[in-house]
Amino acid sequence: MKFRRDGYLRLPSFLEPDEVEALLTRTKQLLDNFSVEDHPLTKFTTGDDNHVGDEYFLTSGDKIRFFLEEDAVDKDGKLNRPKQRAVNKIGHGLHEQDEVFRKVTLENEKMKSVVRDLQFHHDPVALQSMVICKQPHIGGKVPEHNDSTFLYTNPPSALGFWIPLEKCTPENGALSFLPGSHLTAPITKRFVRMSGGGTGFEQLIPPEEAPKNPEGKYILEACMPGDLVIIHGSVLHKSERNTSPHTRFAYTFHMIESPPYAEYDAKNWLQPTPETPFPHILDTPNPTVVPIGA
Ligand SMILES: O=C(O)CCC(=O)C(=O)O
Repeated sequence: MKFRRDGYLRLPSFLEPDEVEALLTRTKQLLDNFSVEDHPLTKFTTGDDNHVGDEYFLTSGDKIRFFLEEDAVDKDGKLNRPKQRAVNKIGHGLHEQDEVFRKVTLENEKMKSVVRDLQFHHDPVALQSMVICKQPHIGGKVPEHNDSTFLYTNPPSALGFWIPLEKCTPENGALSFLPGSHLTAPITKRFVRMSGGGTGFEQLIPPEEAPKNPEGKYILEACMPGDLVIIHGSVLHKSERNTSPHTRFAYTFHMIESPPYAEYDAKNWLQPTPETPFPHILDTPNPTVVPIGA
């Protein structure tokens, strides 16, 4: 099956047009209601040196918070464009906190069916969700990475669900993938809470010992609104800067396996709270799981 071979799979027209419209409308409402005045002007990138490990980010797992495009904030901390065009992403508790996002994530029979059919997790939980805005002209590139670096379990079990809310093209920063890299590229580092505060990367394999990236060619996945792209936690993927005059809004959330099948790591930047444990996706655990590569 393509997902097992390539490490990702696009399911065209997974959401109905009215479901996509509801998510897009809600995203625009959230942006309209976002209060810039109360915002700590936290910037977010996935570059190695630029994670802003402040409280606003670290405590966003069960909230709806706004992270700004780097190029939307002047040196004096003022936005240089309307707030609706300055937000890089909204996260990380949309799937729990917002009923429109909850409906497609946790209360969606079609989603549960896909999860069962994949036979990837026994008893998956959703741990984070985001709308990635990729704003016109300034929407930052997302460098090559795999998601298990950021969402670590033992054994690794992250799985991404990525749903474009708008057409994704080479010009507005569509995703691209290195097919098969989930089978050969090890997780070499982890994004963790640092003991002194903030976040950083912890090396799992010394850089000089890490194998080179697998050979191969990145494949760009142009997508239509409502497609679902399933992303294995170890597959290398990236997206380029949005150089077009159009937004590229996408909704994404991640699942991991739950105990006793996998252990969530206390060093991960995102930690559940007693009030908001990670919600289970399936009503009853999947009886059959087929390991990737088997
Ligand atoms: O939406 C994007 O451009 C990047 C998304 C991504 O890499 C991810 O969700 O892991």
